[in-house]
Amino acid sequence: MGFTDKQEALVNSSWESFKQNLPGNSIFFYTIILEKAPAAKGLFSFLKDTAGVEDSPKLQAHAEQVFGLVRDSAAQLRAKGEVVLGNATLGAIHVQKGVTDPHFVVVKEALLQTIKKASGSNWSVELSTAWEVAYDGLASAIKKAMN
Ligand code: HEM
Ligand code: ISQ
Repeated sequence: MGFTDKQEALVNSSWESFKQNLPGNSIFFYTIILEKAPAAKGLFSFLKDTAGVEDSPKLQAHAEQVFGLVRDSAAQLRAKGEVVLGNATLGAIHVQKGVTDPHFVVVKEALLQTIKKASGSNWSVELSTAWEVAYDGLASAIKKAMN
């Protein structure tokens, strides 16, 4: 079955919850990534010289971009059944930064945990699966562009 209207609506409503506490949710997101992949800290220009995960406009902007692109992918999957990268440079940037396949799993797990925290009592397995499917579609498109 394709991506449904309901799945898109679930992603959109939890995206609003995510943005309601962008600073807190962004820090939570990075903290989980670095717990699972400590070495990834050195990949991010705005983290590599700080002691822990420190709040900054750049950190928030990057997290918002990632979640926003997943939301965008949900809309694309519902409308046309595939994800086309709007930004053709995303593949090259991730290759240049040294991002590998296992990193994509780490980011996915962190994203799903962050959505769970942000959506509170509105969270459901169905909601989580909608984010997962949208993320997987986007991750495949980026990985394809990395080859
Ligand atoms: C940069 C999105 C996966 C690490 C970026 C940028 C975007 C982005 C939009 C900014 C590009 C620019 O500056 O023009 C995404 C999305 C992902 C994903 C949507 C998954 C679906 C990953 C993974 C890693 C990663 C798995 C590895 C942990 C980075 C790094 C940068 C970057 C290190 C450069 C940040 C800097 O400016 O220092 N990504 N990314 N990304 N991404 Fe990702
Ligand atoms: C991946 N790419 C760009 C920015 C990011 C921010 C947080 C976690 C993963 C990311």
